[in-house]
Formats: sequence, C-alpha cells, structure tokens
Amino acid sequence: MTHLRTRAVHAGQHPDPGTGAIATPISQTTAFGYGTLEHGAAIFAGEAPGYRYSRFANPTVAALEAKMADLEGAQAAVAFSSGTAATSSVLLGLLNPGDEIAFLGPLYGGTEGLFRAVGERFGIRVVDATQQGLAASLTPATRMVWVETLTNPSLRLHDLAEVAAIAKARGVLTVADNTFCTPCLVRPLAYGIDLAMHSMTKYLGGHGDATGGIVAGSVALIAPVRKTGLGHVGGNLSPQEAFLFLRGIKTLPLRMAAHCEGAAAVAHFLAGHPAVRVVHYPGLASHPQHALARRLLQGGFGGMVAFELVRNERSAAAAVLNRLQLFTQAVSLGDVDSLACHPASTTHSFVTAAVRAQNGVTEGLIRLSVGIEHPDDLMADLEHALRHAV
Ligand code: 3LM
Repeated sequence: MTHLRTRAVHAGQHPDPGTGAIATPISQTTAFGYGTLEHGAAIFAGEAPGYRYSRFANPTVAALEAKMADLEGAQAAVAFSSGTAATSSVLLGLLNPGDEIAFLGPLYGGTEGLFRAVGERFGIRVVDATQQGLAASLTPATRMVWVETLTNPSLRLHDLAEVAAIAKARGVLTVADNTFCTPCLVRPLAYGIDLAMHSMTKYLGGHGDATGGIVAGSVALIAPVRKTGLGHVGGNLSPQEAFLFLRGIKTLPLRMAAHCEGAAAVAHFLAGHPAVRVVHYPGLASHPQHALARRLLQGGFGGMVAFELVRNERSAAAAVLNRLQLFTQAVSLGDVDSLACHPASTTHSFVTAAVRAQNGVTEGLIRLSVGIEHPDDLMADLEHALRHAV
C-alpha cells in the first residue's frame, strides 16, 4: 500500500475476525471482560495484550489511531474528544512548570487562548516567536515549538524542515497542527517535526458531524501524551465518533482534491473582484509564500481562502456575509458544505485585539471554507454577495 488513496481506505482496518464485517464495528462498551483475576492483573500490568476500559483504549478508536499513524508516517497516534483536548494533552503530557513553549503565529485563536489561559496558570511560559523568529526566541527553558502547517485564518506557511532543524539543534520538541492541510497535502514528520496534531472535527471527519482530535508521532512521545490525556485527564474519543472519522478518512483524498479545486477557483475569482483588497490563498502567485507553498504542499493548496474587503470594516464584512446563500455562516471548516465566517468576531475573538492586529485578523477579513459543491455555484453566490460591496 504505497499510495495515500489506498492507505486512506485500508490502513488500520481489517474485516472483523469474529463476523467478517467489513466496516470496523463500533465497540460500544465501557469495559472488557478479562476472564480471570490473573489475566486481568496481567493486562493491567502491561504483561498481556488486551483492552481494559474505553477511557484508556477501545478497538474502534485503536483502528482510527492506526489509520492516522499510517497516513502521517508515524509509529503511533492517540485520539481525543476534540482537537483542543489533543492540544491540552500534548501540553500536559510533555511540559512541566518552568518550561517554555514557543509558537510561530498566527494560530487558531483557541490554541493560543489555551496556551495562555491554562499553560501560563500552570507555570508554562508562552513565547510568541512570530516577530523575532524562532532561532532568536529559543531559550534554555524552551521545550516545545508549536506551528500550524497552514495558519488559521491568514493561510501562511512555515518552512517545516527549517523549524525542525532549528529546534532539534537545541533539543526542543516540535509540534505541527496539520488540521488545514491534512496528510494529503503535507506530512510534517517527513520534515523532521516530532508530532503532527489534528482537529479531526474538520477535514478528516469532513461532514461537520463529529468532534475529535489526534496526535501522531513516535511511541516514546505518544505514550506520555496518551497516559496523561486519557488516563489522567480523560479526554478520550467515543467509539461512535471514531467510526465516523474512520468512514470520513476513506474519502479524504477525494474530498481534498475537490476542496483544493474549488478553493483555487474561488481565490482567483476573488482576486479579480474590485471590492476585494487582498486574497490569502497559497495557490495564488501573489501569495508572499507561493514558492514555499509549491515546495511544501503536494497536490493542491488547500480548501481555505481568506480575503479582505477594500472597505476594511465589520459592517462591510457583515453586508457580504449576510447576503451569502450557499455558503453557511458558521465557524469550523473542512466540511463538504461551504462555510463562511468573520474571524475577528468568532474564531479569533478569544485573543486580544493586539494579537488579532499582529496577525492580520482585521474587521474586514472574511474566511471561507470551500466545500465540494461545484465551484461555479460558489462563485455565483460570492458574486451576488459582493455586488454592493464596492
Ligand atoms: C475554527 N478551529 O473555526 P476542536 N487547530 C486548528 C483549528 O482550526 C481548531 C482547533 C485546533 C475552529 C473551530 S471556533 C469556535 C471553531 C487549526 C478549531 C481546535 O477542539 O476540534 O474544535 O479543534 O477555526
């Protein structure tokens, strides 16, 4: 199985040995009978294989973890009840009071909010390395670097090989939130990044009906994240949701191709519209990191587009957003349905106005998650909504 399309269908999944069921059964159970005290004790001691309790591990969730480890080229993965639970488990599992976490922004507002609201309360110093650069921001206390492979919402990239090299030279762990790209476009571990993290709520699920997160990496790093995040914090994914993600990932490469095609068409359309001041899409030659995007991203430039109106005000953004008919006004992304949101008042309302300003999250910025509908219909919707915005 060398091709991602094949692995997306098959990895981690086998016909059920008991019944032959092709779809991975939903193991809707809290505990697992172990027969004898001796066998139970051996499983709990880690001396015999076997499931114990679904907070620790569950067969449906394990199939999903195996599939995602395969797609990210990792030894292991651990799933959580949300992307945010995955992020907090990485922090709590791998950092200690006195450690520093440095990030290259912008980040999803909730991630930066979590770093500051929870990390700082527990003695983890949070360093925004965006302005100064990573090399200049690392100190002897830096233990982890956090980046997004395509940033939310401004669609910037980081040279992952460079990030990994700078961090590795200082013995610092690296985490890449790969939510916007998915393993279809980039596999961070191939560039030396230690952990790839996802909000599965987005493209991996793909249908806007399940919340989950996952982290993939070496056994040595995944083990403490699993132990803390599941065993101690209890952020486990339910088997029902795991089933939806297993099913969703089977069509991920096909959906991503359609998302990329639609987003490219929409980005080009917006770039030629007189009411639009700037379009953020890594596939446009005008994107300041287009060359890096061409080098890093395989098979497309993603399904997310952000744009700023000439009249860079909330009322102008509202006038456009409120006229959209096919795009649904909602947060989240990566669904088959197209979504549109105003990051300043929603996804990035968790961070300060200063952070929003630094990251270009202006009042006139609109973010589109381009679904798999026909691009002509999406462009017609935007054309209608923008008609009075000039
Ligand atoms: C959003 N983002 O609309 P969950 N990492 C990235 C993300 O975009 C997100 C998470 C982690 C959005 C959610 S905003 C109220 C809705 C890059 C989520 C967190 O915990 O599964 O939501 O993932 O941009």
